[in-house]
Amino acid sequence: MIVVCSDAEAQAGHAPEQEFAGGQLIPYPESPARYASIHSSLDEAAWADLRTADPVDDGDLAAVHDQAYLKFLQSASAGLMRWPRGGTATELTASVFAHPDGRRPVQGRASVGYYGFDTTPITGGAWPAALAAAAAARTAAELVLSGQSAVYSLARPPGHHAGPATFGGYCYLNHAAVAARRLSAQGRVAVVDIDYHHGNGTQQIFYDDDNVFFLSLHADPVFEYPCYWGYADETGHNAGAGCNLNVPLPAGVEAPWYLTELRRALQSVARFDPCFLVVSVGFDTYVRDPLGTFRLDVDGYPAIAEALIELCLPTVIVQEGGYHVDDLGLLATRFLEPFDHHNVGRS
Ligand code: OKP
Ligand code: ZN
Repeated sequence: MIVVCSDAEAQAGHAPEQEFAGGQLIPYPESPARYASIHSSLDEAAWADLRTADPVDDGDLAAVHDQAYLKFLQSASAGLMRWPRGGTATELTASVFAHPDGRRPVQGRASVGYYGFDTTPITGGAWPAALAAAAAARTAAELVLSGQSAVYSLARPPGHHAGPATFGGYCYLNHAAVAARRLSAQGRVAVVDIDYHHGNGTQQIFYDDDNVFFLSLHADPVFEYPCYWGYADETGHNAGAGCNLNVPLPAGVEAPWYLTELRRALQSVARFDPCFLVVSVGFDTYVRDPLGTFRLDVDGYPAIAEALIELCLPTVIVQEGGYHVDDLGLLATRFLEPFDHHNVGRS
């Protein structure tokens, strides 16, 4: 199985120091070590064929994100890049946010709290890292279009919280959406998001789209991030009505329950009759994950993979979250192996 790796240096250049969580500053969970853990495990797997990504085009990004947003992200990140250790400003973090009651800016300090929906910082390396991640997903989509049955995009930061014109939840560019948009030129696409958190950005990008079905299984937003999206009554809009399916789950869910819910939801995906599958995979559903509350064990991941493989679709797998750094390599290996063995879809 081909593994497309985002540029190692670019991803390592994005390394925020801390996150404000639960009223405290904690070490930033979304770190370059996540990439290293998965990379070193796959590097040792005989079946994994590690490749570098081709660059992404402006057009691929513009097909998913607003132009003004892309310009903001690039220039905010470049501004920090120019002064890597001048003074204290190595990260740009909003402390005031746009509110439905307030004005619609957008310039200067106002723009960071307008485009951002939480305190995710912009660093000098954020734009190059996000660009490299988008490039990996785009390359994976291209490989699937040229006949590969399943290709994995290894990258960070994650992307599924990034909307057409919003960043947040460690995400800046939505790489799963870049892959899905590219594939959708050739046929209907299903995006299945199995990260612990709801993929609000991906949902928003395809909410009106009848060519892309979005399914997300995640912790109920009543108690979990991102709080303002991910409820079961969000089912799509206009032409996209009926093409969005959210499955919010309670804290403490274990593998059997999770798999039952997944298999049920995948029946709706099958009824949509897609030509391609994009999987947004997060390993923060793992029992030892420091952010999540679910209790999936290591063996849960090959079981999830088997359920996805049953769709028999050419598949792009995009890396999202997962924060138990030491176990990430193992989890990714166990999840990806079945895709290699089955050699699903066309080939
Ligand atoms: C990204 B992904 C509040 C803490 C918010 C953000 C979690 C982002 C998860 N300050 N934590 O879906 O794994
Ligand atoms: Zn997550």
